[in-house]
Amino acid sequence: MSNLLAEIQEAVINGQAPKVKELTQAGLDAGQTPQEILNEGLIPAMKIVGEKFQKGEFYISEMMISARAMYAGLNLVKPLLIAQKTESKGKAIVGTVQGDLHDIGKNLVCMMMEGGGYEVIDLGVNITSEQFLEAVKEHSPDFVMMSALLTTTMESMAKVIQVLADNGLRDKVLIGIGGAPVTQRFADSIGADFYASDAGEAVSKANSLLLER
Ligand code: B1M
Repeated sequence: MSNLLAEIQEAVINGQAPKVKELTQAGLDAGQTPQEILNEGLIPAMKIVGEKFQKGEFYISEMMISARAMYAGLNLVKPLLIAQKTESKGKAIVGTVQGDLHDIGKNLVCMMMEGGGYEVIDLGVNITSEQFLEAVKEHSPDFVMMSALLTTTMESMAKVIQVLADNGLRDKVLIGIGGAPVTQRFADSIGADFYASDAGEAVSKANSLLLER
């Protein structure tokens, strides 16, 4: 890993938003790709922040400050990821499930899907099954993508699938799920169509499922 990526990680962990912005810009100017900055700088830093929180070394306020610092970098790479977009391949609604306020991963999924050529409707965070249902009725998407970061909110994903089934809409959409505690096994157990471990995989799995359809 380059020194610059290590410095980006450190600045995110220390919650230094202006420094993250400056280093991200310097990285881009020096020819680092947006993907490298994301996958080797910004994202691993948040993993370390989580570990520090778990060990009691960080409080919630520090996690929030780090998240804000991460956004300082993310906002710079976002237009570059989306610029790779071509014509619309399909439509996806994306949201973080009820009870869950984590939005960094969900926002990355939105960005990468947009960059991958999809029209994206970002529902936001803390989205109830009824709100997912209404969005499916309103937008008739190809995909419903759900994010959960808490073990306690993963079950909300099952509830969304159930509500869509109860309303005769389950088979009209392809359902993808993800988030740190989510696994392929969990996806299988709730009858989701796919699981993606990161935002890039969400796009590649969406692409292959559309081809199979
Ligand atoms: Co929270 N938090 N947090 N937090 N937080 C975690 C998730 C935790 C693992 C930290 C820890 O203890 N190690 C832990 C959960 C434990 C558990 O349930 N097993 C935790 C906790 C406990 C909490 C609170 C309950 C703390 C409290 O209040 N006591 C609280 C809950 C609030 C709520 O949601 N109701 C809370 C609050 C917060 C902050 C607000 C302070 C902040 C969120 C800020 C924000 O999102 N705007 C925060 C943060 C920053 C984290 C950590 C440190 C980082 C999360 C993150 O953004 N990661 C996190 C630790 C960790 O995850 N290791 C932690 C970076 C992001 C890029 O990764 O979201 O996994 P991720 O997304 C990935 C993939 O998972 C995938 O793509 C992305 C990458 O490309 N992906 C998908 C995600 N969604 C997808 C959907 C798809 C496909 C792929 O659909 C197809």
